[in-house]
Amino acid sequence: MKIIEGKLSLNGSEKIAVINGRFNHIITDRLVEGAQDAFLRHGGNKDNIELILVPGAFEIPFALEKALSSGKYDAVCCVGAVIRGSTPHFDYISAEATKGIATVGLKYGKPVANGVLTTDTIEQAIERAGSKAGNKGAEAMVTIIEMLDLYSEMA
Ligand code: INI
Repeated sequence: MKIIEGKLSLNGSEKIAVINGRFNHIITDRLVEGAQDAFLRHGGNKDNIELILVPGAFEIPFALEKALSSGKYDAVCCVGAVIRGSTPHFDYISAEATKGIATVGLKYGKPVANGVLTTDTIEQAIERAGSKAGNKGAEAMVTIIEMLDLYSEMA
């Protein structure tokens, strides 16, 4: 059986945007660092990665729509941190961010990754932003890298 699967390497030509919902920026800045590090380590060109900052996770889908409609980027890595203890709107914000990221990604047919943390506590967020549980920003970027190669395999 022929297996169609993306490889985890870039050729240096790929243009990527990282969108950071900077609410809880102590956490989200670490996710951006993880995403950038993963991009560079997998062969990305430092001149081909841009950071777009928005106020919070709720705004990520709006900036994502703008980024993809501009045609400037081959893929977009979204990061943010919605922490239940910080907001009574946790369910609304996390649901809108998740749904919006998926909807916009499907609309443009380009790889989009959801690296938005949704945690009950700040401790859980810290664990996922470069400590005990890895770095979800880096994982989101690796997902982008695999999907970029998969899309080109499937074209
Ligand atoms: N945005 C987040 O990204 N994380 C949060 O935990 C959060 N809290 O706690 O409220 C948050 N709120 C802001 C929201 O994303 C919007 O920026 C705001 O509602 C204005 O549209």
